[in-house]
Amino acid sequence: MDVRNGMGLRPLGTSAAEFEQDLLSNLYYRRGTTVESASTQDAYETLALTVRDRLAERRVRTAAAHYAANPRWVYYLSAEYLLGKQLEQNMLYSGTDRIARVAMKQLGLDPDEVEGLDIEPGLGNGGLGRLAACLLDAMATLDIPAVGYGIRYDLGIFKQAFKDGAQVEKPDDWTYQGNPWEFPAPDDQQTVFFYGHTERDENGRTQWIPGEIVLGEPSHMLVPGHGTDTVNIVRLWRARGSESSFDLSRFSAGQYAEAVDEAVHAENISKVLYPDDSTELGRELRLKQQYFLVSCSLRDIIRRFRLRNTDWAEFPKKTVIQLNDTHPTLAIPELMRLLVDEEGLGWDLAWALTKQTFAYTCHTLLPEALETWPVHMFERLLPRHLEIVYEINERFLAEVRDRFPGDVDRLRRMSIIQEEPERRVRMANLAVVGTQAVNGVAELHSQLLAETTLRDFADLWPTKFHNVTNGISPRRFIKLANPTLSSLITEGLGSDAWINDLDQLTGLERLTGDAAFREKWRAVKRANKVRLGLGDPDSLTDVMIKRFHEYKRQQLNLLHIITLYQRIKASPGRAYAPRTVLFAGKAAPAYHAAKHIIRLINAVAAVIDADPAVSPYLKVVFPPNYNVTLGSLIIPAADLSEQISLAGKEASGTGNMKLALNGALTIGTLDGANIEIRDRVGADNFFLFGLDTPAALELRHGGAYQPRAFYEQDEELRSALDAILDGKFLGVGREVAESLLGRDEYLTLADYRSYIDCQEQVEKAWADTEQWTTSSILNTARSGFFSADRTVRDYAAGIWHVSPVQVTR
Ligand code: GFP
Repeated sequence: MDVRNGMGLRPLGTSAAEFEQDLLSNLYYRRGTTVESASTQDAYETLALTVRDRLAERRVRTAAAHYAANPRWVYYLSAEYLLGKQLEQNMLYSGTDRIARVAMKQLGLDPDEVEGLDIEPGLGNGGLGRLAACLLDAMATLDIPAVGYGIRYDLGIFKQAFKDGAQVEKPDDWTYQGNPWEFPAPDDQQTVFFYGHTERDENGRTQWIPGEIVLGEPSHMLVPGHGTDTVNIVRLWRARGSESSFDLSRFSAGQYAEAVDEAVHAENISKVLYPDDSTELGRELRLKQQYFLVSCSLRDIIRRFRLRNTDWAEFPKKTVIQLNDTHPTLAIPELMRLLVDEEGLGWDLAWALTKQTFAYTCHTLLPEALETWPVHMFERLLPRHLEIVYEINERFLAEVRDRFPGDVDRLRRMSIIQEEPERRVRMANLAVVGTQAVNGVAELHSQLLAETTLRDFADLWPTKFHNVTNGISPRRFIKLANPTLSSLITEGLGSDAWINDLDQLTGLERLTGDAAFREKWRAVKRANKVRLGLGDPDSLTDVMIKRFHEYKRQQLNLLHIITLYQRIKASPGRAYAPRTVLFAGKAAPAYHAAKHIIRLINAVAAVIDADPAVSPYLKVVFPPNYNVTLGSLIIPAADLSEQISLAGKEASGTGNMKLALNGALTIGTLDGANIEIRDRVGADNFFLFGLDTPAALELRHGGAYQPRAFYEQDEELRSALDAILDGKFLGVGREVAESLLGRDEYLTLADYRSYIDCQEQVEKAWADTEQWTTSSILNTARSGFFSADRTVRDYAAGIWHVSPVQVTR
């Protein structure tokens, strides 16, 4: 049996009867139980294994094809992955969704109940983590050899609940019942060093003598492509104490806590996503996580390289490592360390190889979001890396000095080390210096990066800067999330080829003239609202789903709600178009301003609910614990998509794409990918308001911005803010109003009037049902560009220079 060629595998059946047979054998032999005594959890795990086996078989063939081709690989390094539930995705991708359900019924199981036990791994925070998952999906679908690397956090992003309207955080023990989707590989374990000091050996090579050693144990999950046999993997690392970290003598002496102290300390590294960084220890833990991810992953990448290659000069030809934001930037000095200290390469060659290997994606424009680490902490934790960073910096600054002689200010700005007020390592500068390509995630973002945030670097290396507009997985965000709309589209287009070729959706444009099709389109949207079960399905469903952040401006939406409320109270006799405003999203646990906004939204919702004069027309709902699963229920039900960040602040947005693809019309500013969405769906099918980036910059930086002036001049705005200040909403939210009247960092009050007027346009447009439906169809029809497949093709052609490898039977 030649396993290497993927031969000798028993082909797994494609009929319901064969699936049923496999379910039974998995129940007996792998779950170790019987039909009579099986619990629903047993049934779920068995189902997952049976589905997984179909993909594992493809995985074996994929590995064989990749092994034979020895291609250039994409290694995607990301601190976050928001993968979403695995079961329904894997059933779809393995073509078992139908037969699995038949087989379960045959065995007397309720498929919905069994499938309901699948758990979403919450290994991410927001757009960045979901983007990583969408790109993995698209890479597999496009047959690009790729591995995603990340951390297997024991606890995912916290579970959000509300207590008296305020956010409370609960731990998310996502693997409490096990996780049938992962393959642990303890034999691929890596050793990670921390602390200690450096020494020179007799050959002049530097050695790092560590002060702490931790083990990284990997497990991988399968990342299947859709409509292809390729199955890639995402490999996640979990920290473990070494064998010697358990102190048997202490244990024997009854010192149980002390006996496991060291092991617990090690395991804390992969305990939680983004540990609280309000203490020095918490900050150090975050830096430790970053190095842990990087160290384990690079060793694994090198191990894989060595399976097929011997010559280091080949390394960048076979390897491209994409850094998803700055969190994995330590990979740059780490690769230098491995090449110079461990492999004995000269600095110049090692640096050339390193630079050619890496590429960096930036996801922000907020200067405060660009990570920096105190030099003293960096030095204590990673003494050798600091030496390497200094050396990189010295050589880099010499280059800058040559190009811009005498420009001391520029040197200060570009240095990887910030000197004032405290010495810190600037990770974004390191990421730009150590990579061959840097990209932003939407056109405006990439332009602003080169003109503002990273301007000095773009002056120095203009060709290094690229744009790759984000995209979303059409499989996850329409096919799986919105099965009824998907069926209607397939019916309208005559085939389902659009799922892997989203530009085909333009074929829907001609159907806008078909009244029966429009009717069906509306019926789907209505049914999706009924499925969601929040609010009146005939009301305008106005949706804002994203992380809570002041720049995203949930508070602006809230001011509109209060204004509507006050208008209805003031003129109760008028006919108002019923509207359901839906918020979902989490605030970072230590971000108090965002938490005040959450609390105020819940208070306003309660006051409106309790007011019979208003509640027939206006309802505010805020389901807790936004995640991929909840998003997938909300997105198909949305009529209106709120994308109302201050222009120049949102790098891209991807929720905006998901909502447009599902036929929601956007109300938005000229920010991030909104601009590209509007360009494509057409200005008539998009509600635009607010300051543009230059106007916002001028207002902010001119120093002349006075939010109070807007408050004084605008009666409705004043009355909305006064109502908050007067405690009309259960006495909460004064902090929100005070912050808006004080600094109003994100120019909410300046955009208020334009937003309110625009919402009136929305109401008028909503009254014309047929025209609204046409716009909705056009939003879907023209969103093909936002497929993550296009994004991955852009990366592959412009940055990675990789080609697909076909997996054959
Ligand atoms: C971040 C940015 C977004 C961008 C995503 C993916 O997401 O504008 O779309 O990364 O590139 F802010 P959040 O963490 O804000 O969700």
